[in-house]
Amino acid sequence: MIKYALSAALAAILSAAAPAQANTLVVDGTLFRQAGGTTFDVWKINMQTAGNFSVNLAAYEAAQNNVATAGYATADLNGDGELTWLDPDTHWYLDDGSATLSAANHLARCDDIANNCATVSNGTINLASQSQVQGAADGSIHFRRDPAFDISLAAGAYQYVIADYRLTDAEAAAGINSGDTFSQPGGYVDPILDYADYRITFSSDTLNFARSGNTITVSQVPLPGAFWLFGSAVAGCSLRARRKTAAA
Ligand SMILES: [Ca+2]
Ligand SMILES: [Ca+2]
Ligand SMILES: [Ca+2]
Repeated sequence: MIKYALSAALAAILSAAAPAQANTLVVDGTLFRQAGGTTFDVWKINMQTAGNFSVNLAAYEAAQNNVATAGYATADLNGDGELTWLDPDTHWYLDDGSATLSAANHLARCDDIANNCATVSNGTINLASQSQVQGAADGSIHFRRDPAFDISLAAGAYQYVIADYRLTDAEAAAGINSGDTFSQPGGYVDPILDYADYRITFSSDTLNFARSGNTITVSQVPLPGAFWLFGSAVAGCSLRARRKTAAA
């Protein structure tokens, strides 16, 4: 009887305490205008375990593409006192250790909410766009430009690339978004065009994120200490119960 009660309690702890731990990592970055185009950033994603998480971009600091469009509004999404005009185009690559990004390692692209963000599903990666409402959870105000998606990855090394729309495989390999300029809303007076900011929010119920430089290590959420202590106690009780039965 005690054994069954303990087993039930153990099951309750397993379901209540083990998986449901929300984890979030927020990363801020800036892309720059150069003579030949714009820069892009590469975040190395080290998946120590297979798992699911969400990625949500906040970057474009206006709601519409033109100041004259109905619903036009601006918001300083990252709170730095400025408005900048990054329309993020983002890509997943396998990381084979080489110094440059190659088309052979390209896995998926997500440019916008449900646009240039084809669902990908294979043994390595599953990616699907989130809805506009989900994408706005991080403050995004543009109706489309900031991508947001759910992703699952096999264990391994990946690279997540943040560029300004649009980055081709050839430009990724060359290391510069050739001829690109940031896209202020049409009619916007005196825009900042030398650089543009973005914010990435990684979140998961089952994975931890730890950042060091441009590397983000993704690992399983450890089971809480109480779980291990309780599990040991239950194992001990079961063992004693079996010994009693055998003795009788
Ligand atoms: Ca800003
Ligand atoms: Ca967003
Ligand atoms: Ca975009």
